[in-house]
Amino acid sequence: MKRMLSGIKPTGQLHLGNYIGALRHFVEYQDEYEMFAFIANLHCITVPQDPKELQKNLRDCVALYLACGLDPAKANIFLQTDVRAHAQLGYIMCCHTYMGELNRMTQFKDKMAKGETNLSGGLYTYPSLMAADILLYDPDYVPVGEDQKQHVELTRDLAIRMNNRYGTLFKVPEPLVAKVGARIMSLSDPSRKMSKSDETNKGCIYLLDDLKAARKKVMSAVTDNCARVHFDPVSQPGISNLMQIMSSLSDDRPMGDIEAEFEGKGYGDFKRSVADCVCGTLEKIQTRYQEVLDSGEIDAALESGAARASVIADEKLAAVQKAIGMEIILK
Ligand code: ATP
Ligand code: LTN
Repeated sequence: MKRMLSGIKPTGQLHLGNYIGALRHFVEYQDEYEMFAFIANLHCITVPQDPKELQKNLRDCVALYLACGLDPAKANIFLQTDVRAHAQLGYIMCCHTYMGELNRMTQFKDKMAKGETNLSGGLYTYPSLMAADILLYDPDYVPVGEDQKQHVELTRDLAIRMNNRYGTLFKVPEPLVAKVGARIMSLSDPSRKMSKSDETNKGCIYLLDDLKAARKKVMSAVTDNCARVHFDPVSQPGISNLMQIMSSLSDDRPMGDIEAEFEGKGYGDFKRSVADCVCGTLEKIQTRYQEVLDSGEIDAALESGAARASVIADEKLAAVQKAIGMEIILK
């Protein structure tokens, strides 16, 4: 069975972009692949966090994994810090990453360009830790949204570099980026990605948003004055974004099909249908979320997921340390 691995940062609440770009694919693939889905809690402290809030977000994040359909009997769900090999291999990967490579990572470059100050060393070196997260498990594929593709490509370069230097240690993984929905845009500014750090809170639909609030966000989404539902992300970014949301939430319905249904109809009708799709999805997730939250399911899933992940990760870490010469052989 081929293997797949991915993670999500539990910074703030998960949103529709995370669901469409990543989480729904984890669920879709769990039958066909051996799936490792973890909560990247080491990654989220690369920017300051409030400890109480972080703790709540962590539990919510696991609850949402389960509520979205991940099944611990099929997928290994675990917390990054429950498998210590991540931090240990992370350091080793960091020592094999060039500063020039880290300087090219757009996420860090963007933050620097915005003039943000007091950025942490962890934020700068986080792609090396992400490479460790992946390479510990020799996955075939890494399902991610568009913004993470560059990090998976760096992971490939690092795997090849280490394999050349020390003999084959790692499988070289492929990023898996869906054709539709890999970059859901903000509803209030379709030139920007839907993101947890949306200050206005109007452009981002959170998975735990009140249904009325979610509907309102869709109904007030920024569109255009072309007066036609047509898929063209360049000249109609707002409408195309809503079409991507609709298509992703209705079994990847073809764009032509959506165009045909709304031919000659107004944006109001179209937005109402998108809102129905979004609210239908959120309602299902939220009902299951409430069930999961106070049950023992979260703890049980994390315990079994970490146990299975640790066996694989510890073995890989030991092989890497040995190959690098970091082991003392007792005489
Ligand atoms: P944010 O910018 O909202 O903080 P992020 O990408 O920095 O999100 P994560 O929450 O860890 O951080 O992302 C988890 C997964 O969701 C990744 O695979 C990422 O590519 C995907 N993702 C995030 N935002 C979107 C989006 N707007 N559209 C599609 N996929 C997304
Ligand atoms: N960097 C990712 C989260 C992440 C990840 C990973 C995704 C951390 N480690 C390994 C896939 C594989 C993010 O910020 N979205």
